[in-house]
Amino acid sequence: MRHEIETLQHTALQEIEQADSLISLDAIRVKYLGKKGLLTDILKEVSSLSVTEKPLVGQWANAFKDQLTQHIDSRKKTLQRIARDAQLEQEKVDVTLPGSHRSLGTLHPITQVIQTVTAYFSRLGFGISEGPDIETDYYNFEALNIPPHHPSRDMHDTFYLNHGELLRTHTSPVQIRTMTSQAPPIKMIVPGCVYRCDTDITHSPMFHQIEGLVVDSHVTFAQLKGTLEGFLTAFFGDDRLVRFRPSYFPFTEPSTEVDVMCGQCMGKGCASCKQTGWLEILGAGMVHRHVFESVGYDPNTVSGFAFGMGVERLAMLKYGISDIRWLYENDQRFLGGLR
Ligand code: FA5
Repeated sequence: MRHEIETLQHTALQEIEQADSLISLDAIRVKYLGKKGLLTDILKEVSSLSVTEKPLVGQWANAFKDQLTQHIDSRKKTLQRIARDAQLEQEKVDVTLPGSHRSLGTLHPITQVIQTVTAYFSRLGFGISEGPDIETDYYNFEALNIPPHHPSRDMHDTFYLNHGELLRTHTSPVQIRTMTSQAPPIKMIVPGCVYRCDTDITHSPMFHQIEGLVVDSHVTFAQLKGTLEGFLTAFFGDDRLVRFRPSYFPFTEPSTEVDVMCGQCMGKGCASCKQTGWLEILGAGMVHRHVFESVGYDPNTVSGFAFGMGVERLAMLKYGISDIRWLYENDQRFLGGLR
């Protein structure tokens, strides 16, 4: 019996040592210690032995059982450690590697300019209004003192739609919409899209303007000039020269256009400023009395100034963009660099 137990012991310990997975180790446990296991059979036989043999064989068999259980437990721990190490090896992370970076993106330069301009004028107490992109001839032209066949209509290169409607060529119609719906005083700016059949490196068929309108009882040209100079200095900095040129708009009198020194050539003359050294950014003037009359205001008691600036031109000058079309290409290499 002793020999039988020792042989079994030897084989069992060898099998445990060679078990290479938790599954095969469990199979060995069942083989020896299970209900119908080889050692369980021996233990059952002990009861049928003589009184003298019983304690001795029982002792051997129990010692074997303890040894077998210990070896299985220890091998189990070893196999678990090997499995964990293999898993860790697979999931190994090199903490010294640079992290993967996901760019957050930026606001489009046109949006940035609109936000900067509206924030500036909001601080001066201007309200923000909007108007429709599809306009009628009346709001876009007639009420602004531009009757049919007026030569200044030619400058607008209008996209006409069906039923006498058109895509607004400037944000000035919102002046009329606001003045017909409320009494003075008015102090507002109007950012929005406008459309003209016009394209080259400084002109786009769809572009943005920001209109400004101030109406009260004693508004002066000096206030218009001071307001625009204050804004342009805040926007471009002191070192960028600005000039006011006399001009003509049917809805303002007197009228002016404002140019800012070209940022590409710093006034020397280049392709983007058409060799002039300047880029026109806005039109402005004192609201024409005919406009006040068309909205039902008394031109003898109210006065006002208005301006309309090109957002793309502001962006081009601020960021040194030589071709307006870059703003609509959606090229990340270009847009990502403008901050
Ligand atoms: C006007 O549109 C007037 N409504 C401005 C105004 C408002 C004058 C209130 C007086 C009182 P003008 O056509 O010049 O004016 O356009 C204003 C600005 O829009 C220009 O100075 C220029 O900066 C910009 N602009 C004009 N056409 C284009 C274009 N095709 N692409 C990009 N910017 C343009």
